[in-house]
Amino acid sequence: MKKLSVLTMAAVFAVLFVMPYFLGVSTGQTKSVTLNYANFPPAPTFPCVQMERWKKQVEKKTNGRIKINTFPGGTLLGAKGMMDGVIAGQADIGCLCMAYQPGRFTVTNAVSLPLGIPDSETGSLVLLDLYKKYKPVSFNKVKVLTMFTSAPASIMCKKPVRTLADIKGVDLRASGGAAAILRIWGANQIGMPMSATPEALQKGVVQGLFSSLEVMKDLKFAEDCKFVTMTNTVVYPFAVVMNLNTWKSLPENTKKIMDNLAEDQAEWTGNYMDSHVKDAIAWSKKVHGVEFIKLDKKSTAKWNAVLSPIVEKWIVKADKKGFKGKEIVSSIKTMIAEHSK
Ligand code: DTR
Repeated sequence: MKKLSVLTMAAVFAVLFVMPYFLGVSTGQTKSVTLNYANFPPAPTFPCVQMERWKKQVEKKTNGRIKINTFPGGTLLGAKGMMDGVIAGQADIGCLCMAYQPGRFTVTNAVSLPLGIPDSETGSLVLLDLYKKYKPVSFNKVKVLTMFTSAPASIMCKKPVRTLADIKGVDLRASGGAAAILRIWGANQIGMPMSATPEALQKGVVQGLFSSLEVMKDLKFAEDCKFVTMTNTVVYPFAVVMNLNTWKSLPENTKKIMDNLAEDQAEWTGNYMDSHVKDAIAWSKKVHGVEFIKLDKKSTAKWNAVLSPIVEKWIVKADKKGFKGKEIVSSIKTMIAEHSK
């Protein structure tokens, strides 16, 4: 009798704990899950660096129950198809730059108005707060995992742009809110995602671009663009989103881990970006002799003064679409003040 019960207990133990191990199921009774994470630019750029950091954090915090396969460089989904690809389930997770679809993400793209966001850390926290406050319908079909912004944009160009007169008619690449700014300054603005820009620069389709300066190093733009005009004007917003069915299928403790990571990831990415811009500037000067043109106070005021109609126009447009344009702008201003303290 005693013998039998020992045998029975051993069998029960084997069924509950040993067999699941060999079937690849963890003893926490939760299956291990592999998720595919798509990104559009090349691996060394900051959207991909933050992707690898998020992957590591999630794998560590879930003790390996979640595994993330990352796909940089548009190998799974490209820049403009990212949101719809994730909604359709072509990838479980995707990182998108909202500026590439300006009409689709009205509320969150408002961080690309010239409102004086000083750096990427502030921009990233403001953007995440803005999303949480307004929960825009454009994200109804996905789960938002985090958001962040680039650092403020400056002009990288093959020729020197020292004054507003110098920029007139120059073919420069920018998207979204930054594109509107280039047009007002008189450049010939050309829209395309960052991933298409290296080829456009090499082929001479554009003379330069308007973006955050870390790409001088990460995409080697310092080889072509020997002049940078430090305008520090506008940030580009990004979102990391998950397919809703994937999200619903995840265990509650995993969802909690991912939710808790949202703000930390935004802040980490902002910090990484801000310090990496400094590195890229030093590297571009040292390795490629790039000239960084600083605008004095008087010139800065001149460059900024022409931008004021942009905010007014955006408010009118947003109101027409049914958003509270003025309130959104004033929320952003309050959030900037809070986060740049
Ligand atoms: N400034 C936006 C976004 C951006 C900034 N750095 C990178 C690197 C890779 C992809 C996008 C971005 C832009 O110019 O597209």
